[in-house]
Amino acid sequence: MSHIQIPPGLMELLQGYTVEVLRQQPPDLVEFALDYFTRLREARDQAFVPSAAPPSELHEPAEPSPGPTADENANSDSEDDVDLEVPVPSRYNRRVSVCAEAYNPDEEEEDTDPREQLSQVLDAMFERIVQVDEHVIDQGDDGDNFYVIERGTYDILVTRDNQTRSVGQYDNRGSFGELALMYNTPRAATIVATSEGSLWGLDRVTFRRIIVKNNAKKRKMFESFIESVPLLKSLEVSERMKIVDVIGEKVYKDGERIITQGEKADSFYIIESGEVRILIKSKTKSSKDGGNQEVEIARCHKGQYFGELALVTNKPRAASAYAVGDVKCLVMDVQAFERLLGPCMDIMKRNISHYEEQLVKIFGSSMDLIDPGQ
Ligand code: 1OR
Ligand code: 1OR
Repeated sequence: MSHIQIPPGLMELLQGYTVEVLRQQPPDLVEFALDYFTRLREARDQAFVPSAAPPSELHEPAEPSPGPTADENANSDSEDDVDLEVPVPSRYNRRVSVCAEAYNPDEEEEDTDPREQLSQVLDAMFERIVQVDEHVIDQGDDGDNFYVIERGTYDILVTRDNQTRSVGQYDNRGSFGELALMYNTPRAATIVATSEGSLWGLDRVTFRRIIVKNNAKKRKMFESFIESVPLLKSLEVSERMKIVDVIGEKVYKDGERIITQGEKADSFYIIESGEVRILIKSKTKSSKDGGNQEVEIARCHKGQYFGELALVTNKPRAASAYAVGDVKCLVMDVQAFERLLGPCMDIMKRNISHYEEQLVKIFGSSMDLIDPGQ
C-alpha cells in the first residue's frame, strides 16, 4: 500500500472528539461533531486564554483566576497552552496544537493508515469487567483511571467521621473517577459494583492530556455563558468553573423530546440557546381518557433551567420537555447536580413551590402532579 501521511494533530483531534462522545453520549454523532468542531474553531479563532489556564487549575480549581481579557491574551498563538505536568508518552512530548499544527516532516513515517490511528485512539481505553461487590475505586486512594460505564449498577459511598453512607448510584450509564485526575486530589468517594458490570477505563496520563486540555477549552467556550445564568449567580467563581468542567452539551431539533414525563431522571438542563416547551399530561381526576392530552404549562428560554424537579424530589419526571426550534442545552448528570448545586438548592426549591401555586391556578387542586409530601 502506498505511504499515507497522517497530518500532525489528527490523533489529538479525533481523540478529543471520541472522548467527549464517550462522556456525553450524544444522540446524533454527526450533529455533535459539527458542533464540537465548530466550537473548537471558534475557540481557536478567538485565540485567547493561555494565561487563563494557569497551571494551578490542573491541580486544584479552588481559585481559578478570573477570565482574562482579550487584551491580556492577544498575543497567544494557540488555544492549546495547557502544560501538563504528567509524563506523557514520547510521541506526545512535543506540544501539538490541535487544529493549527504546521506539517512536520519528522513525523512522516509515524503510521500507515488513518483507520489504524483511529483504532489507536480507542485502544487507549481498556475494558474492565467487574463482579458484584468489587471496589472499582476506594476513597482516599490516588487516582489511576477514569471510567465510563458500559453496563452495571454501582454504589457511590462516602466515608466521613468514620461513617460510610451511600450518596448515590450509577445505573448502567454515566462515568466516574474524574475528580482525582482533574484536580490531583485523593479519590473523593468509593465506587462499588452492585451487579456484574463492564467499564471502559482511560488511564490517568491519557485522561489528563485529553480531558484537562478539553476542560481548558470548555472553560473558554462556556465561561461567559455560565457567568450569565441567573441560577448560578450565587456561586463562587471557582464553583462555577467546576460546573463548566462537568457539563456536556446536547443539541435538539425542533419538536424533539428532551424529557419524558414519568421517566426516571438522571440529568439537569440549562438552556444555552433556543426555547423549550414544558408539557404535562392532564391527569385530572375527571378525565376519562387516562390523561393522554398534553397541555403546555411553561416555556423556558436561554439561561433558564429545567429538569431539576425530579432530581430534587427523587421522583419521576413531572412533565415532558420539547425543543421549540433548534435548541442547545448544557446537561449535567445527577451526581454532579448534587455535588455542585447544593448552594443553589434554596432558589430551586423556592421556584418549585411556585410550580405548585401555578398548578393549582391552572388545574385547580384536582391534579396529582407534585406531591412533595411523598
Ligand atoms: P474521584 O476521582 O474522586 C470517586 O473518585 C468518584 O466518585 C469521583 O471522582 C466522582 O467521579 C464520583 N462526591 C464525590 N465524588 C463523587 C460523588 C460525590 N458522586 C460521584 N462521585 N457526591 C455525591 C453526589 C451524588 C457528593 C457526596 C458528598
Ligand atoms: P422534572 O425533572 O420533573 C420536567 O422534568 C420539568 O419541567 C420539571 O422538572 C421542571 O423543571 C419543568 N410543574 C412541573 N414541572 C415544571 C413546571 C410545572 N414548569 C416547568 N417545569 N408547573 C409550571 C409552572 C409555571 C406547574 C404545573 C402546572
